[in-house]
Amino acid sequence: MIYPKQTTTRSLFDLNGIWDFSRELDAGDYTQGFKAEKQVAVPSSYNDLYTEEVFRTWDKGVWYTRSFTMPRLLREERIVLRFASASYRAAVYLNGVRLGDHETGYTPFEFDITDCVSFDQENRLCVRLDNLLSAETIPMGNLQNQPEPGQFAGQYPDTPFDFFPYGGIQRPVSIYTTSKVAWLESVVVETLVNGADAEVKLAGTLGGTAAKVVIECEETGTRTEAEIAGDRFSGAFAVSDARLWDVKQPELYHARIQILDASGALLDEYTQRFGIRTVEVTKNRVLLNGKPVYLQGFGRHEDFPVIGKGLNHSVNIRDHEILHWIHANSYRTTHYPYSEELIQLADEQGLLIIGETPAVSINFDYVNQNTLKNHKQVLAELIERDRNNPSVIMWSVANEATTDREVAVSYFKELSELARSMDATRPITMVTCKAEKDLVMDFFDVVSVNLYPGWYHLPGQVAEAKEDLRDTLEKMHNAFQKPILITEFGADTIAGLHSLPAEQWSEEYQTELVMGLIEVMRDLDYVVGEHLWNFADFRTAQNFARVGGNKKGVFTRERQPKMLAHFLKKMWATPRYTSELSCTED
Ligand code: BDP
Repeated sequence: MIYPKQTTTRSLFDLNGIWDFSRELDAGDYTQGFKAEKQVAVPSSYNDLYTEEVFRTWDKGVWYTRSFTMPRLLREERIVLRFASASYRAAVYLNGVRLGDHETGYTPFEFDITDCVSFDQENRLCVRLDNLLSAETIPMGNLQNQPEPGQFAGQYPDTPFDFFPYGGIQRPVSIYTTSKVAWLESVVVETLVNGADAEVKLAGTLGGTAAKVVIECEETGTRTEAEIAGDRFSGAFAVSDARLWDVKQPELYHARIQILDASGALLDEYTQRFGIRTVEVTKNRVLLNGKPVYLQGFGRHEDFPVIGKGLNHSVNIRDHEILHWIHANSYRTTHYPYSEELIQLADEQGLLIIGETPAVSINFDYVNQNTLKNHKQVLAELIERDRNNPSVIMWSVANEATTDREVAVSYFKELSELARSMDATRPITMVTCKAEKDLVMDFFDVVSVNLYPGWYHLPGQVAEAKEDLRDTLEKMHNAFQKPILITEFGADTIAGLHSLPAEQWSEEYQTELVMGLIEVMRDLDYVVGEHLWNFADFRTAQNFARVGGNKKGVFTRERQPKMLAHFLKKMWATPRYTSELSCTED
C-alpha cells in the first residue's frame, strides 16, 4: 500500500469532516444508515468530544456514517477507499455491502470499491468500530485488572498501560482513483552507499496489466526502464555524489514511477520520496552515515485536549517546533505507529524516529497464538508503511513485555526474524523493563530499557537513584554486551509546583533527578542515547497514581515548557560526540 496522493493520473479527495455517530445500542441493522445519537469529527478520537461519561469510556460497538457523491468523470477509473487508521477493529460497509475488516488501530487499510460505488446516486458509507481489547489484541486490555505489578493494575478503563485507550476514526479517510488497466500497488526503495556515490533499488508490485514501468529520478534526471515479472517490477539507478540525508541536512530524492501501456500511453504516475543514508550499530555507537549519533529526545504520545489521538497538523508542527527548540534529534513513536504525515514531517525536518508497534505491556500470562498472529501482522504493516521514510532509523518490536519468562523467547525470536526478513537495512530493538533479567535481548541490535529510579523506587532520593542507575546499567551491559539506549526515565511533575529542597512532583525535583541521571548515562560509553519520558503530559486511564493524567512531560499537555526543558535545551545544544559536529558540517 502506498500513501494516497493526487498525481497526473490519480485523483484524491478526503471524506474528513462531520459524520453521524451512534453507539451500537441494539441488535438492529446499522449497515445502511441509522438514527444518529451525536455528530462526530473525523479525524478525531470520540472519547473527549461529549459531556456524558458513557461516551468517554465506551469500548463496545460504535457506528460512523456519512454519504458522498462520485463525480461522473471518474466513471472509467478504479476507485479505492482508504482509512489511514481506525481504532481498534473496523468493519466497513458501502451501500449496505460489507467491504471488509481491519484489526489494530494505527495502520492503514483500503478497499477497491470500483464495483460497488455509485455514480448515479449518493453513496452511504457505514463503519462499525469497537475498541474491545483482550488477551489477543495488540495492545492487550481487559485482563480483569490483573496485569503484573508495575503494569498498571486496577485502572479504569482496564488496560495494562497508562495512556488513555482512545477510539474512533483518528486519521484521514480518503478516496483515490487510478487507471483500471494498470496501477502501482506498492514500492520499496533501498539505497546502497558506495563512497561518494549511491545505488538506488526500487522494487514493488503492480495491479492490472502493465506493459512498461519507467523510473525517473527528479534530482539526477536518470531515466531507467524497470523489469517486470508477473505483478512485480524492479529497477535500479546510480546517484553520483549522493547528498546524504541527515539530521541537519535532510536531503530528499524523488523517484517518479510511470506505468505505461504497450502503445506508450501513461496509465499511472506516482512519485515516491526517499533519502540516501546508512544506519549501523557497533558495540557502543549508533552510526548515521558512518558517524556516531547520540540519540537525545523523548518517548511521546499522540495526545491533545479534545481531539485525543486525532491527527492534527497544527499540533504536529508545534511538536516538531519545540523538539527543535530544545535540540532533540530523535523520538520513539511510543507506543504505536504515529500518523504518516508526522513521519513525513520528520523526513523533511531531520528528526530520527524509532518506529514502534502497538505492542505495549504484552503479558505472557495471557499470550496465545492469536496474540502472536496479530503482533506479527501489525509489525509487518508498520514496516510496510514506513520503510521508505529515511527518518525511521530503527524498529521497536514491543515495549515492556514480560520478557523475563522463558515463553517470551520463541515469541520474540519469531518477531525479530520477521522484522529482519522484511527489512535488512535497519537495526531492531525491543524496549525492556526487566533490566538484566530480560531473556530476549539476543535477538536485537540495541538494548532499549525503561528505568525509573528516583520515581517508582527510591522516591525523592536523587543520589541513591543515580547509584542505582549506574549499577543496573553495568549489570545489563555485562549481561548483553550491546549498546544501551535509555528509552524512558523521568518524574511526574506538576507545572508550577516548586519546592526547596526538591521534592517529588515539583519542577525542581524533575530537573534535579533527570539531570543527575543523565550525568550517569553520559559517564558510560556504551549508552547510545537518552530518551526522556515524556515529551508532554498526556491523558491516562483513571488510577489513584495519576492526577489528571501522566505528568512526566517536559512540556505540559498544552506544549509549554516546564523548568527542566531549559536545562535540557542548554545541554543538548552541544552534541555529545564531537564527530556529530562534523557530521552536520560536511
Ligand atoms: C512505563 C511505560 C509508559 C508509562 C510510564 C510511566 O512504558 O507507557 O507511561 O512507565 O509510568 O512503564 O509513566
